[in-house]
Amino acid sequence: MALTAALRESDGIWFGWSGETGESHDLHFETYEGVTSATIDLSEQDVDEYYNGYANSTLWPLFHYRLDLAEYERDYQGGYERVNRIFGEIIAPHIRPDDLIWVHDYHMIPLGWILRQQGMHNRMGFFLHIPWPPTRLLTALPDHERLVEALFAYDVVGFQSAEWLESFRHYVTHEMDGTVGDDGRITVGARTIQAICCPIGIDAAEFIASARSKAARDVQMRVLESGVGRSMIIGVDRLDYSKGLAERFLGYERFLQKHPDRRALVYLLQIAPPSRTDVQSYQDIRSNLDALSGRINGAYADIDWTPIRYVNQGYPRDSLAGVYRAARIGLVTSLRDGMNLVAKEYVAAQDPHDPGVLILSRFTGAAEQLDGAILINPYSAEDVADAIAAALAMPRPERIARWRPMFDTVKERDVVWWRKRFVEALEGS
Ligand code: GDG
Repeated sequence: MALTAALRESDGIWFGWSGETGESHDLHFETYEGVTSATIDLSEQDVDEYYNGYANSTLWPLFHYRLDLAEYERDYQGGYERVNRIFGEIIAPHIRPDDLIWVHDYHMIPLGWILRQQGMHNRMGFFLHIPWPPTRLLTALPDHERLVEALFAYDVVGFQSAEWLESFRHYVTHEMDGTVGDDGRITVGARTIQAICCPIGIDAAEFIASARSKAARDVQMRVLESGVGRSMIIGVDRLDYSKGLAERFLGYERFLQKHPDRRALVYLLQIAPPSRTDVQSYQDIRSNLDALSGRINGAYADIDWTPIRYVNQGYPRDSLAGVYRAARIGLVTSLRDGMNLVAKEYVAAQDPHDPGVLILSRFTGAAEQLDGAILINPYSAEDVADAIAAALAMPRPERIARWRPMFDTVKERDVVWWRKRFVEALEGS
């Protein structure tokens, strides 16, 4: 979504895995609403070792500070490099000398390096959507040097927040003898790259419009009617351990324990579509949350009130916008999150005359930009519980005063701003 407009304007091609398995690596071209995508299938072994393996069982947990969940298998690393090489070899003949190449995320770190090996001199950029971990964690990855060196094939490397950029610089200066110049450029050996902080935004104009659409209003009414006057707390997340869903439920339970008189005034709606269901740690988080929501509902529910509505399915974007607008509190408790777009969507969807309150984990990239939120430490159930109590009691003038600057930021630093900032750096010399 973030790149559609850019690709349309520049007549670009989106290249990647089709999401399908198959034995041939033929490129499939497809044009939809003015954007051409070129995709290839991957074999089952590729998907196991590359996607479920190195990308989502090694890099994702490690980059989200979960050393305990990271799996180090040589087959995974081999699959990761093999698939990136396949990607590079297949896309190379379609790249013209003046094309800009923008590679996204941890699945494709070595792609630029592979394209350079094929003799490409194009400007190449890489954007990391997830956090960059502290050096002491990253060094637990076997062959971490090899992975980071591959980033030096790019001209520009972008991070979501100043904190992740700082961690990257720390690694480069402590592990690679790199130097950071006055202009922020980073030199290692013969290569100098530009590493920038470039926080991603949402398509704010589109989201604000969809929050006002008929579909959104219908959903908003449906939610408000079913809540019979109770304040709703909303959580929307892929079912992922980085999102702190268990901590959210426990913090909410603590609120119910501490404030029995306020129990019947609220409920939590948690929308959590499953993701990466072939990975064991994702199956584990799902059964943990099933048990936890069941236990809390069993302990606190009344004949006419269920404390947690826990929904394991996805909804159309305009419905989500209506749900956000109906919620008195947006609750984001990620334990680590590159940015967190849900926080921005919640802000964009609010009624300017009666906005809700955003409770936001300090461990998200978004926390650097959205300081009108109540910032919390999601590891502390007390902290979450106190924030819920404060948000419910917050008078309207304070809610407006906190929301307004956040709304301005979400609108100004939107996805177009993000894309332009990155592409300008990429075009520069
Ligand atoms: C990665 C990084 C970074 C969720 N449920 C439904 C649905 N969603 C949409 C949300 C939001 C998106 O998915 C989730 O974005 P997040 O930013 O919250 O999280 P990740 O998926 O982990 O994304 C993250 C992001 O990349 C961008 O750089 O912010 O830190 O981890 O847009 O609305 N959308 C629909 N139905 C759902 O049920 N339509």
